[in-house]
Amino acid sequence: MGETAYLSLGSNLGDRAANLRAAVAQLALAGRLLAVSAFYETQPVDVPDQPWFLNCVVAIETDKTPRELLQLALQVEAAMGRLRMRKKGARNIDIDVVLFGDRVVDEPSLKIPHPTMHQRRFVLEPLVEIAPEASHPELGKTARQLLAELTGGQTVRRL
Ligand code: PH2
Ligand code: MG
Ligand code: MG
Repeated sequence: MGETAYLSLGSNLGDRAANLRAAVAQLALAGRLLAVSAFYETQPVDVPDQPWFLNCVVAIETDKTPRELLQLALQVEAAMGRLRMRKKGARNIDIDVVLFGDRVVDEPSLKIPHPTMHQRRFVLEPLVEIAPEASHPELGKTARQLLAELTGGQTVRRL
């Protein structure tokens, strides 16, 4: 039996909901799809002058390694035609591995938990919806606790 990984998906170009659905369908190949959150309309963070995002979080039980799962995520992004984007700018699809069981991975091209997931309402709201007790292995807190500690800022609306 595999480990449970949580992935954050985002889209702010094109048919955003269709993009999220297409990515979820392809990611299901990584293992057993356990849950998909609702879609959330979210204010852009870090680079504010871009369209609002749709975000969701997916839980997958997988036998893959974190690196293999990252490879699949990058393949799905490429297959969906993601290219030429400025850093943190608009994109038709972005797939980030935010948690992978209780593993900590710190490599140049792969950091798990995702380094800023605990500060991002667009990650924590959908994560808490599907897995409130998912735990952050470095901070020693659940998703629910991390969301409760967030202060102000980003607007996130569940659709
Ligand atoms: N992704 C970013 C930067 N900013 N803002 C929102 N609301 N949603 C995102 O998915 C997002 C972002 C970099 O990957
Ligand atoms: Mg991202
Ligand atoms: Mg990314």
